[in-house]
Amino acid sequence: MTSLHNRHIKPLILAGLDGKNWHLQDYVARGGYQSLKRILDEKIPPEQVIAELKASSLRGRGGAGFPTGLKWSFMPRQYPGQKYLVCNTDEGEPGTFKDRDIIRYNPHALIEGMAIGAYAMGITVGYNYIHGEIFADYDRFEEAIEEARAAGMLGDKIHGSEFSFQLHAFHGYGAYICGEETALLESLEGKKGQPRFKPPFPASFGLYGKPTTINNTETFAAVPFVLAMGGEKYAALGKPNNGGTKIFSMSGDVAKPGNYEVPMGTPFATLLELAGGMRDGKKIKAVIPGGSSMPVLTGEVMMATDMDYDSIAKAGSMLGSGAVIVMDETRCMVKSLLRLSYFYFEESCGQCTPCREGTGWLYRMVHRIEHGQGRPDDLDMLNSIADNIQGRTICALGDAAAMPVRAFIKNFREEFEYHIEHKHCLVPTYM
Ligand code: L3W
Ligand code: SF4
Repeated sequence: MTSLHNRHIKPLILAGLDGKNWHLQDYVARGGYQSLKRILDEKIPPEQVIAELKASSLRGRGGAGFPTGLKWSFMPRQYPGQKYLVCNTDEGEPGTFKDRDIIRYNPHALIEGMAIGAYAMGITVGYNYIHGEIFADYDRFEEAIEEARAAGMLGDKIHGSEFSFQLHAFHGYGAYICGEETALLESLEGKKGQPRFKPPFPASFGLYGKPTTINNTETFAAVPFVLAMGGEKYAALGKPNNGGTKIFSMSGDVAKPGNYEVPMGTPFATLLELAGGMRDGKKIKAVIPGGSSMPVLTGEVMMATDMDYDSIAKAGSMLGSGAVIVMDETRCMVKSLLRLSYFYFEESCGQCTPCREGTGWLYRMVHRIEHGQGRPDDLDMLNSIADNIQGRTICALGDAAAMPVRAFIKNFREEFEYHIEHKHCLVPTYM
């Protein structure tokens, strides 16, 4: 296993937080709001801020890894009407629990990042859409907004400049699909949270049909650090094309589950070591490296892989939102897939037929395999249903339901076949 001392593992967003030092004065004592103040004091041109973001190779931390600087450059500078900035804190992906920790422990990093984004894109109004099942952290974020307003870091004429930015918290409705960016915008408009067709992308047709930039919580929270250290230095913390640090939500059969912020490109073995290794000394069997929507990989493959967008893609999965679900040798892969399939079946918004019907088929078929009623051709049928969902739906939830099915069968086929043939589990212990 790689030694922890071989690499710099100093976190940025989650550095030195204890649950009490989240207030504005604590953030300022840590150097907070310096990036925003410097931009305003020195009247740094917005184009230069975006250039720093591009140089940092910061990529979207919500799942798709889209380059942040490029996304910000889509926003038209001269636009006659209102433009909006939106933060996606609608964290609902199974295994993901990093964004709520950001608003709980370091809400001002997010506020400062959003204010810098608003300045760079010439936006005066922003919303943070917070998952409807998060209550205490929502209240904390509201408090942090009030603190920032009182200190002149939000509102009219920020820090005595000509720049004004009104930021509001919005409590969502708790549906997973509201985390899809266009469903989120619909929900923010007060409508049923159902995804829109893309294109047009929110950059041109967003909230109330106006140009809108929407980024994940962690993406915005990284922005003050990019500006503080400079884009190139931030990029150098990680790997080429995979700049900076990333928060990984470690869950499952690890000794110390939790959020760990490490440089992009940290070996998975190091991350596992940080999380205390495997619980009870058991053997690693499988890992979902980027949230439940992403293909599962074998433990063996993961132990030889680094945690960055490109390395995980090369290994056959996606970094997603950085939710790492670790499964040990006692986990039944059929039962694990059953849980995931039920989730997507339950959370499908029902707009498109392949997803609405297909997620139900997937769930029912995995259910019958798990319960000893599987048929010999079920695995081919599952793959065929997944094929007919993937790439044929309005939003990525269809893909998210299909990809795990294909990967579980591909990487753990013998367990599925054993279940079908023997009508019970191959592994000795059940979940
Ligand atoms: C303007 C273009 N904008 C792309 C923008 C687009 C979006 C971003 C990425 O899925 C993934 C999904 C989940 N002009 C543009 C453009 N954009 N081309 O860039 O877009 P896209 O379509 O690649 O991805 P997406 O639809 O945003 C996100 C996966 O994330 N996921 C879910 C995570 C859940 C959470 C959570 O609970 N917090 O994050 C997890 O892994 O399956 O693959 O902004 O508008 N030409
Ligand atoms: Fe709704 Fe599923 Fe279609 Fe997405 S893919 S719009 S969740 S039915």
